[in-house]
Amino acid sequence: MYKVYGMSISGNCYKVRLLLEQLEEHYEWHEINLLKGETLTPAFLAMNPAGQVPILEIGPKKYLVESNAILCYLAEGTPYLTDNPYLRAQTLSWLFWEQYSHERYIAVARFIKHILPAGNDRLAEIPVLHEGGYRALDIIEQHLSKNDYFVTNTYSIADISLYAYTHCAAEGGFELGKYESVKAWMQRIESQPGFREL
Ligand SMILES: N[C@@H](CCC(=O)N[C@@H](CS)C(=O)NCC(=O)O)C(=O)O
Repeated sequence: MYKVYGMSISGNCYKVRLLLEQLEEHYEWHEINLLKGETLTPAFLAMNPAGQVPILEIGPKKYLVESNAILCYLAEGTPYLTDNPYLRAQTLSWLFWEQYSHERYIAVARFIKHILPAGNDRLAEIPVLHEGGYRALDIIEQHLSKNDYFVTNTYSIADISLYAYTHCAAEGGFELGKYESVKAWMQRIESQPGFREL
């Protein structure tokens, strides 16, 4: 059985949990609190030297890290990841983009505003994070105004990855009101079989 080392409030960890639920896989969840330093212990760093969750244990001492790589592994051979090389590469494009141009702004703004203590020093970063985050939201709004989902108009791990932090962007101070296509897409995701909330 799979073991997931994750923090329940983390969107990166939620991606893995949502796909496992939708695949109806059995898994054990090991709660890790990074705010208490639990990602920095020697035992944790032996699993992931980067000191980050999520980690998927796929066999004794056999670990996978990076949320989107874990999604690819779990989705292999399922409808959540196409085997068409061109469409698969498009899926990877969105997964890489999510980490470099979306999560990097929206997840970090949410972490600072919603998870760190009120009045923390990092609030000064919010204007820059909002600028980048709104740029990312504009890009997905444009794509979703012409497509129901990110790749081939079929629900896939690209949608799971991008949903994880888009749906809770308000917790990072983002106003989603004008993003009509994004809101309709989120509703489509929330009505998928096996959907579970963060
Ligand atoms: N690129 C990684 C990012 C993972 C990540 O940032 N995890 C956060 C929680 S959401 C974490 O463990 N942070 C602790 C740290 O960076 O020290 C992924 O997609 O899995």
